[in-house]
Order: sequence, then C-alpha cells, then structure tokens
Amino acid sequence: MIPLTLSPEVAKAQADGTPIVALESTIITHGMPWPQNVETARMVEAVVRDGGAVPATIAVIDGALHIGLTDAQLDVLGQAKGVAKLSRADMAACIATGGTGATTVAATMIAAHLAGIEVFATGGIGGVHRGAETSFDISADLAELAQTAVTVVAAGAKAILDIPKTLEVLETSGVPVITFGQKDFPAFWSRSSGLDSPLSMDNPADIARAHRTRNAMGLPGGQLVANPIPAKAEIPHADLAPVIETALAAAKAQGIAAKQVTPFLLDHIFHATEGASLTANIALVKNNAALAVRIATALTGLREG
Ligand code: PSU
Ligand code: MN
Repeated sequence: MIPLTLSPEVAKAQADGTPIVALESTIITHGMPWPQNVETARMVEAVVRDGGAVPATIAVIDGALHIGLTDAQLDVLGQAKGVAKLSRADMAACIATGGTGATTVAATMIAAHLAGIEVFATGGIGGVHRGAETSFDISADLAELAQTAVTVVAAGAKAILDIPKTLEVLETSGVPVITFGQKDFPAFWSRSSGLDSPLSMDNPADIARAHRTRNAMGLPGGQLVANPIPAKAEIPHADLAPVIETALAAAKAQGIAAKQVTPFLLDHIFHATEGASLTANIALVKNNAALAVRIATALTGLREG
C-alpha cells in the first residue's frame, strides 16, 4: 500500500483509538483567500480538538500523502500560489511525480479511507453544476460518495449548483443524504433549499450506526450528512440569488471551465458580498467540524461495543 505520512498527533490518535476527523485542503488553497484560509483551517482544527477528537488535514506535499499537517505546513499551503487542486483523477499522478496539491472532497475521502478514518468535515461538496445538461460538469465528489466508505459532513450544496439535479445524482448512485436536525435539505449559506431531504436524523449516534450498517451489508460508498448553517450566520437565499446569477454570468463570459469553475464562483461571490459569504462559510465549516466530532466519537463507541 502507498506510504502515508501521518502527523505525530494522528499517529498517536490511531494508536490510542482516539476519534479522528479528516479535513480537506482545497478549501484552504482554492476556497478562501489568505489569510482567512489559514485562520479558518486552524479554528476548524481547534473545534475538532475541543470536542475531544484529533484533526487530520489532508494534502499532498512533495509527493507525500500527508494525513495531518503541522502548523508550518498549513501556513505554506495557505500562501502558496498555483497549488494543484486534486481529485480522484489526478491525485496518484501528483504523488508519483513528487508534486504538491490540495485535496478536494473526493481526494480527501480516498486518503481518509486509506488511513482508516471514517468521518470527514468540510464546507460544501461539489455537485451538479447549473447547465450540466450541456457542460456535463458534475463534480467527482458525487461519484466518490458512491464508492468510498467515508461519512462526509457538509452544509448541503451551494446555490451556485443545480441542487435538485445534485440530489437526483446522489439518489441514483445510492448515496444516503441525511440532513441533521431538520427535514429541509440545507443550501450552504442558507438553512433551507426548499427541497425535502431524502433522510433526516437528529442524533449523531444514528448517523454512526447507519454508516456501520452500510459497511456490514457490504454496500460500497459513504454518506452525505447535510448540516444546516447556524441560524445567526445564515444569509437569506433572496440576498444571494442575484449575486450568484452575476457570478455565473461572469464565469460564462470569461469561458471559465473544468476545475476553475468552483474557485472562480466562490471568489466572485466573496468580492460581491464584501466578505459576507466568507464569514458565513467560516461559521458553517466550524459547525460541521463539531458535528463530525460527535459522529466520529459515536463510531469509536460502536467499534468498542
Ligand atoms: N465548497 C466550498 N469550498 C470549497 C469547495 C467546495 O464551499 O473550497 C471545494 C471542495 O474541495 C470540493 C471542490 O471538493 O470545491 C469541488 O470542486 P469541483 O466542483 O471542481 O468538483
Ligand atoms: Mn467540475
């Protein structure tokens, strides 16, 4: 098997049976501007530690697959220019050629699974883009959820995506979509997308048991846990809708395609909202990390039982 570079903290957690929560790095390099990206990464790691678990931020650095980054590595990654955005298609090539790259949800799931980590927290997953019927732009995150047994906690899908089509693809690929604490599927910056969530649970222990039951049944793939943004941090959909339309139009006018689409839209919306979208994004990632800790802790209990 490919060698993993575990941070000392992660190695100790594995030896001790302490719950571990995986975290992605594309949100740092392509999802938020510096210095808020590094500050957020540190805050999210602190949330995980405060909950009694250990954070494992994942990235490829000089050809090594890191499970857990040091503070210094986080700093370098957060300021580096031109870091690759890695998904299932290109992570192995990056490792094989000694490159450096940040992991998306898909790549982070693969790495977490290799390291035996079952729970992963992020902001939002990639999904079916609007206009996918002509562009075919569907994030590899969805196919990954269908095949890799990691439970991913996110704040639903962003309104820059086609949320109904995203839910359809998840259903077709057999991915459980579990909204935490409400019936409505959340839409990242807003608590509600106006769509019913396929599943809903109020208890992290139920989510942990559902994860284990799928494993026990031999069903491949993970679960998407949709955790609504805290009410006080929410941006009403009506406020964001025109900003999103402008961002999508700008992407089209500038011929933005493939991997550049999501980072371009996030950056555009950050500027158009004068940072309000980022403030909300930070709040929801922390909220997701806190829930991921509870699920990871519940899973540890099940293993012992
Ligand atoms: N959502 C965010 N911030 C992000 C991303 C999603 O709020 O930074 C990143 C994640 O790493 C996700 C990726 O896996 O974007 C999806 O990219 P694409 O749409 O190109 O598959
Ligand atoms: Mn895409």
